[in-house]
Amino acid sequence: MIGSMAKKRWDGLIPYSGTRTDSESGIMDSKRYLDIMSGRRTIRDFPTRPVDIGIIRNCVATAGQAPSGANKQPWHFVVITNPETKRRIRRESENIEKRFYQQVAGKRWGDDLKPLATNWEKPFLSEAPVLIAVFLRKFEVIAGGGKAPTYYPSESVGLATGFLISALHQAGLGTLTYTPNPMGFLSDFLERPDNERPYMLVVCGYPADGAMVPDIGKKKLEEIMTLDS
Ligand code: IYR
Repeated sequence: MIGSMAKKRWDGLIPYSGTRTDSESGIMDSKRYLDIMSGRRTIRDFPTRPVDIGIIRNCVATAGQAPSGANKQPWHFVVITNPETKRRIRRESENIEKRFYQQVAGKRWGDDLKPLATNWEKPFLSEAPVLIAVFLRKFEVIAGGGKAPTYYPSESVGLATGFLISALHQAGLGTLTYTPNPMGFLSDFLERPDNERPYMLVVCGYPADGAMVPDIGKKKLEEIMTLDS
């Protein structure tokens, strides 16, 4: 009987407790969220003004709510505020970027970066009050030293990092997603275990008064979405 089928409860499942709203407030809420997120820009100019670590804790906790393959949550976030650690990361990143800019100069990638007005100098790495190093777990180490797999870790950590920068933006903080290439030095500097690899550095702090951003826009909805009817 369909009625009793519908009532069937599977072992281990619990009632969904997320917010439910009608479509009228859904339109307003989604537009408000669109307006908030449309204001997010990558910032490269941060004053040293400190950030309440309570804000960072809430934002990393928000990142931890992201969906992940088999709910393995294959991520770890190292929150860096120590000035010496930041200086070391800056020094190594600038060495890496000098090579990067020399190699790509004149090539397609170099041309694509011109509108962003970036160069090898990375002052924000020592000036911004907080760097969040995001690590991806390729596998989990289980008791006794065995390995347990994670699933779709790149997709999962990408989702979590998206949640993170969205949360930081809503808290009034500026962010910069930064990926020095190669990034392996972060594992050494931050003494991370072998089952993790660095995924991204999220630089964050209050946007400087007068902070400037590139004059670039986002694609229109019509360009990024196809509706089937
Ligand atoms: N990592 C370099 C270059 C760079 C690459 C991309 I793709 C960007 O979107 C921006 C910069 C740097 O940070 O300068």
